[in-house]
Amino acid sequence: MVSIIVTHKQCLRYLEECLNSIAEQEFQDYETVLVVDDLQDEPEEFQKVIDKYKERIHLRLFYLERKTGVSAARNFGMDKAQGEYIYFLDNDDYIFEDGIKKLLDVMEDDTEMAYGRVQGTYQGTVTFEEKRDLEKEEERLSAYDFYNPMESRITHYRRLEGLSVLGALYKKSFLTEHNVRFDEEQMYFADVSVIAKIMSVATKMKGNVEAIYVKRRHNDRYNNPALDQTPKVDSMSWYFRAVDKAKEAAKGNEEIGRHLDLIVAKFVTLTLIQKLRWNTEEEPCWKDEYFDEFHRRLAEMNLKKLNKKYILWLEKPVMKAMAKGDREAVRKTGNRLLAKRKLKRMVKNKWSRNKAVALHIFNKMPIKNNYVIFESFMGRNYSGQPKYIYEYMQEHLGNKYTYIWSVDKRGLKIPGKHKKVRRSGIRYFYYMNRSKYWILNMKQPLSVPKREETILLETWHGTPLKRLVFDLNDVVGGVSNYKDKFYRQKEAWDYLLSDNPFSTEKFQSCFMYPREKILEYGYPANDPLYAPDREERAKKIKEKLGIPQDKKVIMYAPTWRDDNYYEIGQFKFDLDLDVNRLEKEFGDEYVILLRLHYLVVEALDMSKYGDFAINGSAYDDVTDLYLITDILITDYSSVFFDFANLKRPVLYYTYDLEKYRDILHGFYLSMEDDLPGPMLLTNDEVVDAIRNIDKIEEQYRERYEEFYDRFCCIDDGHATERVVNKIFGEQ
Ligand code: C2G
Repeated sequence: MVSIIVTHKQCLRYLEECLNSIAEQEFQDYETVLVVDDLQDEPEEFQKVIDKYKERIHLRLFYLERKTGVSAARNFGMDKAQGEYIYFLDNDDYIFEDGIKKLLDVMEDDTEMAYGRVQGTYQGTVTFEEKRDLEKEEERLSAYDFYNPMESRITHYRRLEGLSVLGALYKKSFLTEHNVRFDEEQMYFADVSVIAKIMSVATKMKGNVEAIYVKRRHNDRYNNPALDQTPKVDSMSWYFRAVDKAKEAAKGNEEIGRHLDLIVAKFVTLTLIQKLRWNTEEEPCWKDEYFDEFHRRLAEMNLKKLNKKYILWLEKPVMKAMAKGDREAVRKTGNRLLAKRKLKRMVKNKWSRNKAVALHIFNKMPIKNNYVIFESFMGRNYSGQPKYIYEYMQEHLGNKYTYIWSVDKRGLKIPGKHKKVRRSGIRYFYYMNRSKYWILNMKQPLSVPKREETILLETWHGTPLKRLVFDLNDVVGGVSNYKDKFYRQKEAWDYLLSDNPFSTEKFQSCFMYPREKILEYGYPANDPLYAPDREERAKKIKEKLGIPQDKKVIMYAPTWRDDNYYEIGQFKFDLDLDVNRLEKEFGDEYVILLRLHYLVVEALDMSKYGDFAINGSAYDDVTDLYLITDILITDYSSVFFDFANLKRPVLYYTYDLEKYRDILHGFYLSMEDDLPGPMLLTNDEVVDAIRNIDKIEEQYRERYEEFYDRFCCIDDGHATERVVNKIFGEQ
């Protein structure tokens, strides 16, 4: 029997996935020893999870009486374990179905330990598999000898946190015989001395590359940090202690001792020199006590004996200088190494190149108080709040300001006197650095340094229906450190615009953004929906799009799907709506305007549809399209909050509701109870709804009114004026 030892303190969402992965093990002769230490979850909620899994995972549950920490909990688990084998599984991690079986497959009578692979991820079980890049895995694996246990478990890692007991099966008698225990005083890096000891005494170890343990990196270090996300400055004393204890534990094993030295020396070149360059003011201990400690350690080491394979030529002088304790030499050689790394990034990446120029040149030039830079949807459109703020300023403030547009699309037409800069180009960096005002409707790139004096108005681009950033568990379609990046981005916003009290409330949680910096003024882009001449405008827009004036318009404007992409930021879209059928049914009275989301790069093949279907995806401004739309069909896109200002009917084609709600996003509203129109799951239902649109309007009248009062209560045609007055002063 295998004893799976899980320790738990908090985060039920992760624990559920962990227990579920145990329940699904192919090999069923196991017990789960769950040790609860200092429970931080609601006890009833915790109990619910336990009740759900206890039968399926052969559970034995223990509560520690006093708060003792993970090491003590693991020791306790080992004492309770009744199995022949021990397997440690952290409560925020999970294993593949054959994770344990594959290890047992290679365990022979005299094998003391069988190890597999530990893979890191920011994702939960559902998306991990989809996002796996097998080619990359292969490449990483081929860089070392997986079947050499010392290399797999110790020397392959260049950071202390890599040395871990996870992902392996241990014979219990072997652990007992050698008195292998976790050091209960060691707060962080407690695994290091345990694995050092195991590796120094084991005589027979087997590996199986197919046994996979998935180690979750927490994607939200602000609200739910993992132990290894503790700020380095706070864990350094544990770091040094762990190294010493591990050396003691591996007594006599030179290879392990040397590798621990290498890890310490590499800390200097990978981390310390950065801290010395950037962090000494807020964290002076890097140049004081930690510097002295590293000096002492490197002075005692035999640097020549360290494995040269892992040391770059520019790292050697830094290590030597540190061994001598020569601060000036450490600074010089360290900076040289940092400069080389930066240069490498610059050669590879245009953004880094331009950032360096911006930092050293543009940032030192005086700021221009009359420069305003605008950008909509990362430069892809001339639309949204930035467009309307710009047009208002052109009309009312004219030459008082210099207007700059950041664009990322050839041929983007922008009226009025302005400068156009290509996003990410050197001129873009120049103007971003010199402009006093940034008016953007999406996040700003972190590689553009923002000055203190710059005022960044983040207008955003919609009332949230789907959960966003810090209200999301896993971020499926974003980069892995999405939340970390977002945190730094939103910290730089001076104001955030909100369309209604609902958005104001949600933005505070999903962006972790303070109420006092939110401007609840309504959306400038919705002003035209209240323009007295909106009928006239609509006629012109129809003309521009080649839509006969006597035809009514159905607009289909779905959102993007986080899990359907070529690469991050380049999304696909599978058109599920049966356009040919709609043409047959409604071709005499309507045309259909197909409007895909700006993140979708897919070009629809319009040739299949004839005159009935109009391609609205390339049209810049969706506000114009609202003006000509008689019926809106959408799904989970925030377009309907804006469109509802017109009080025209909305249908929701939500054929993939469950997946979208449960896996990809989750919603802030109840799709069943709060929406101002019906949810439709099939093309039949869509056809039926259009046919009976009058009845639907009648049926949803009351709910629509409530919806309007809740979400459109501030828009009145004067939002732009309010925003401009606030940011640019009463003019
Ligand atoms: N949009 C559009 N056409 C679509 C979908 C969206 O022009 N077919 C534009 C609209 O201006 C809409 C905005 O993009 O308001 C946001 O679209 P969503 O589909 O809601 O998606 P997302 O970009 O993820 O934004 O708070 C809102 C959220 O940020 C959602």
